[in-house]
Amino acid sequence: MDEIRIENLEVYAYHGVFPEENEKGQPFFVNMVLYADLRAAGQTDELTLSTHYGEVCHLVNDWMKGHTVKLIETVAETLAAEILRSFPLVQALDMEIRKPQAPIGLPFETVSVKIHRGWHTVYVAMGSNMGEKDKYIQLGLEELRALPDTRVEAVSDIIVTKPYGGVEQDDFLNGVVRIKTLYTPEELLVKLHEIEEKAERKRTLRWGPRTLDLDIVFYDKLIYESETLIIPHVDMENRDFVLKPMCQIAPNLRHPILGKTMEQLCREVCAQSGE
Ligand code: PH2
Ligand code: MG
Ligand code: MG
Repeated sequence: MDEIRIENLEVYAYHGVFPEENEKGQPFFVNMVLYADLRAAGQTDELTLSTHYGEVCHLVNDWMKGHTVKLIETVAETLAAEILRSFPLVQALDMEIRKPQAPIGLPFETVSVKIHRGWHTVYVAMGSNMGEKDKYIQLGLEELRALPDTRVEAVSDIIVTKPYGGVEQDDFLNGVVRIKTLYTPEELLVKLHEIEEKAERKRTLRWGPRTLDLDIVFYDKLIYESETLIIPHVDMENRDFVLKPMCQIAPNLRHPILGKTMEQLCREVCAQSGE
């Protein structure tokens, strides 16, 4: 990925844990690397196809002078999100905040924090098989669209599917959504659970009937497991109700562990079920 680099932008501001820092202030230095595709701008000499580094610098300067927080971590985190929200061609960035006159009482050159943040592409599977299923799916979509720092990019058709997994229950409505988000996987999981709760979901029987189920299928090419979350979704390759809608919006997307495309996986599952 191409880079726009801004080095040692100096801003006099009042961030710090100690009251003297908030009162007197001190110089901060900001280093940024903005990751974006610069080829079209370079070929056409058109600024609107790139990101105006002057505007980025002014955003940083205005925010840092207009707020007072304790931690340079907060400065970096807030500025990273503000830049990613405001400049749509920036796909990711490095943000370093240096504070060379921090009141440490020992000789040192500088202290700094540096973070990397960016937009992530996530596929979320939706399912409902209780009550007004269509209403719950629509509610899920609306709530995904309303999430801060998240954009819904593509929605598959919503299809009727037979229950999978051995529990005797009503047919499902299923579909998948592609979003871009700034949330981490665990943060996104919390948000999805909150949306499920808004749909009056009760977690009783595992794999049992539900008003709304929102599952993370893929998060970039990430392979991840924790106590609460496994990515890619553990059983997606056996589920035609995920694979069919995935084929519609991302037929050539490759499973990061199995190495097969959605179309290949879909064909294999449909062959097994005799479709
Ligand atoms: N979800 C399950 C279990 N079985 N079957 C269908 N057809 N659709 C689902 O969304 C579904 C299921 C657990 O999440
Ligand atoms: Mg599920
Ligand atoms: Mg679930």
